Amino acid sequence: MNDSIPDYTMQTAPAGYDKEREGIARGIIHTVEYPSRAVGNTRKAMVYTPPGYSAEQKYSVLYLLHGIGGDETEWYNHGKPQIILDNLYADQMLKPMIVVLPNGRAMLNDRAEGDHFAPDKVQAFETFESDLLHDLIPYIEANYPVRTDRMHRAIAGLSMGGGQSLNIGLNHLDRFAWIGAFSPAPNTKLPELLLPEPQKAAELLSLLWLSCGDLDNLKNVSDRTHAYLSQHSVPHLWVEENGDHDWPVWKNGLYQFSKLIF
Ligand code: FER
Repeated sequence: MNDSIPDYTMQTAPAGYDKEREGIARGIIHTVEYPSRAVGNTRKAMVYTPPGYSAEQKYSVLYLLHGIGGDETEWYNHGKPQIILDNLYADQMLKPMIVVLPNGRAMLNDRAEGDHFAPDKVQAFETFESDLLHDLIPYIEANYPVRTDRMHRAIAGLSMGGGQSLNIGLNHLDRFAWIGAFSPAPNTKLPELLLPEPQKAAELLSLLWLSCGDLDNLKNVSDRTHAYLSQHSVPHLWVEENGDHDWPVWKNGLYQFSKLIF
C-alpha cells in the first residue's frame, strides 16, 4: 500500500465535478471492437483517451466495469466519466491514463435486455474474466500506447462490476496493483475464497478501494469484505457514504479512486 493511504481522509467531490466545464481540453471517448476467443465473436468496448493524448506517450489503463443492467455504454450514459476525468485533468489531478469501459456480460447476446438475473446472464459476468484477461487486455495493449505491467493497470467497477473487480483483481494480483469496488454485488466471492492469502495481497496491493452507500440493500457484501480485510490486516480504503445503490456513489467512487491510482 501507499504510505499515504492509512491517513487518507475522504474529500467530498467538489460541486461541479461532474458538470461540463467551458474552455478546458477534452479527452475523446469512442467505441472499439475486439475479437473475443472467450465468447467466440467480436465484442464492443468504449475507450476514453485523455486530453492531449499522444502515441508518443505511455499510458496506464483503468478497466471500469458496469452493473447487472448495463453494458459497455452504461458508464458513458449515466456516469459521464469523460466529464469527470476531463475536469480532473484540467486541475492536474490525474496521471495519464486510458479508461476502458468493457461489456462485462461475456456472452453472444450481451445487450442489456430481458431478465438481467437469468442464470446464463449472471454466469456471463464470470466468463468475462477470461475475455478480459485473454482478449480485451491484449487488444488494448496491441492498439494503444500503454504500459503493460501490474503497476500501470487498474480495475474498478460498480455493483456487479464491483464484484467482478474484486473477484478478478484479487485473483490476479500479478496483473492488477489497483482495485476498486463501488457497492459490490452478491457476485463478490465470499471473503475466504476471495482472499485465501491475505498476507500476499497485503504485500502486493497498491490500493484496494471499497465504497458503499449507507442505504444500499447490498451493503452486507461490502461489510463482510471490509470485516475480513480488517481482521487479516489487508490495507484498504473503506468508504461508507451517504447514499443508495445509485450513481452519486459510483461517480464519486470514480472521482476519488481515479485520483489515487498510478
Ligand atoms: C443480486 C442482487 C444484485 C445479484 C446481483 C445484483 C448476482 C447486481 C446488482 C447491480 O449490478 O446493480 O442478488 O446477484
